[in-house]
Amino acid sequence: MTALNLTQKLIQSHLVDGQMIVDQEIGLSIDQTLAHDATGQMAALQFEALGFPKVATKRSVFYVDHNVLQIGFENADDHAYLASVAQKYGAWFSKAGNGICHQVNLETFSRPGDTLLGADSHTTTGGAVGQLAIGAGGLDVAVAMGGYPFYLPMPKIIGVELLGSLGHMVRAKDLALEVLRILGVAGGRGHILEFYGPALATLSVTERATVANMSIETGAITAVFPADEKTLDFLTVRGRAADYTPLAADSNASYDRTITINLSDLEPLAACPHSPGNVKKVKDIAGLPIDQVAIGSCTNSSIEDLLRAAAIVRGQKIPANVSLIVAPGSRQVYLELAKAGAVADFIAAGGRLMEVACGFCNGVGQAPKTNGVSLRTSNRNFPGRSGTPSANLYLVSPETAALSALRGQITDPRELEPLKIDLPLSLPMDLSLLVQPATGAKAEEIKVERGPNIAPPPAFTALPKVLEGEVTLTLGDNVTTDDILPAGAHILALRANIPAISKYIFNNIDPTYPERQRKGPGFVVAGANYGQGSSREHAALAPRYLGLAAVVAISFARIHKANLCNFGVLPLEFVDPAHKDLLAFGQTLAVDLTSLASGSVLVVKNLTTGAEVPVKLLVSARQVAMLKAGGLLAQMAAKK
Ligand code: MIC
Ligand code: SF4
Repeated sequence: MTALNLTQKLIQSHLVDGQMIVDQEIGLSIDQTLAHDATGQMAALQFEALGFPKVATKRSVFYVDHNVLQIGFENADDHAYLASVAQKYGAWFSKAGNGICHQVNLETFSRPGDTLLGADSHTTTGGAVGQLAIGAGGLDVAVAMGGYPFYLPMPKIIGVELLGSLGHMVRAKDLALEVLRILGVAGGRGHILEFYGPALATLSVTERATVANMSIETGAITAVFPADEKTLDFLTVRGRAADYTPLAADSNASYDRTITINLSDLEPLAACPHSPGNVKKVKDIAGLPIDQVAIGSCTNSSIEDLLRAAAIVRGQKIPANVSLIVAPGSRQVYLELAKAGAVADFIAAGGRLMEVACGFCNGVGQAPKTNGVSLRTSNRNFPGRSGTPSANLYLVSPETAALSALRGQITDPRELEPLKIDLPLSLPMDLSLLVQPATGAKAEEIKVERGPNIAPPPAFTALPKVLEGEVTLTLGDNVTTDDILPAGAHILALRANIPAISKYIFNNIDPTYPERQRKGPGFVVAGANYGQGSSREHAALAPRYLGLAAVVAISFARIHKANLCNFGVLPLEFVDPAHKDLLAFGQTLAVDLTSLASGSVLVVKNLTTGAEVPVKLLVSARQVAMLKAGGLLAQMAAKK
């Protein structure tokens, strides 16, 4: 028998379609799903539109964690809608106050060997316990909830060998940033990162979760860690030892590529503005004055992270010109901090304790001042992400963040003495903020609550034989989904309402885009890695609603490309990247689509200049059929 690495084993045990041949499309059965109050509304609306009678996975959960400000009726309407849909159709519902989906899911439902599909890019966090945990658009999650497979191209696997052990005040965040320093924000595209090696024996599940969380920032599909003694410890402390299965690669397994990182060589690192891939040593940027420090987010909001940060600020005061924000990742974390006196430590130091939620991480509150410098323990520092377009965000470990908060400037935490913290030995699960699905007649009786903010998903028509339209926007490399559809409380409140949210497409880049795009079919021309970052399908769905017909780019990020196909927007890739300059703003383009097929080379005719530009359609036959029909919903509706 061929030796398999762990990723291959996880794929093989869930393979329901295709073969494990790199780049060929495979279909995986999905054990668990998650979605939240930024993506879940649209996932649930599409689940309903697809006519599924019940959730068919082993477990599906809707979390309330992104939109908890409730400054108007919209957030609360969305929560009520999600609660009622979950009850009726057989999903769990995690109430506001229970915590960030990835943190809670890891604590409560993670199971080595399971597949987890989440309508959130950081679903990768679940790889920390040996799950195959992948982020996708809401429609893909809705389909998986209905019991259908999830499709993706068979990835290549990068083996990341870890040696040594983390030194004084060097933390898992620094390892996550080192991986980003090596791979950049696109180096992981098409790959899964599999971690192995002797250093794993020194890394807790919490630390592994930080690394798995940020693996998506390299463009990778996800990260996978083995399930071992550390996994058993994590589950046992939570009374969940029964969920443990040991999992590892075969001893002579191979990888498509390997990277070796010696943890003993690492130093405290920071991702500097405006990309998680812009990694520098903390000591090289030390001394930079800061305005804000924000500790939390699904990357670094565990009990361990926050107890360590509290131990650093204990008995000291932050300077008057610094705002220290602390947002625990889950109710369990918050409770343990309170019991340990850490909440008091933060308050006494001058910190501001936030709700257990995503909060500052994606601009739902705590936006920095104009040109402000904010040090954060989160995972993305894209321009505008904090809610302040001119802010400069640095991503660091909780230790670097806490000490810098005290000093009012970026500070290398290695000048601290070693910290002594006591981690709780037992963390019994309290499921009281998790509402279980209703069953039988009770479920039938439940009426789905639809407030005025809940609008049905728009319907789209099939592709024409010849697509003609204008270039409505031209862009550079690494355009993020935050660029396409900004985060922030105001816009996030409209996630269940496509007509309303479509007015904000490309808002920080060119606010006139929606108006222009509405006039007829449009083309966006972009550089490499278009659509990196979040899984938000609204970044494909809302532009399509406005009339976007095709994106011609040098390359695409995986989740966004799948989302474009799901909504019938053609993702076309330049055969020669140098041709990008042949398609300019305002020019009229035409593409003959009569012989559309997987891998076909099409010709984009520039009707303004006469240039002819060859482009590839690098999608599967399944996606071609969906594109032709006008998207997955239209395709499924036509089949009925
Ligand atoms: C993010 O971190 O960007 C988000 C907000 O969690 C998104 C989800 C969304 O925007 O809908 C993600 O990572 O997928
Ligand atoms: Fe929430 Fe931020 Fe994590 Fe996204 S990255 S799930 S916004 S905490």
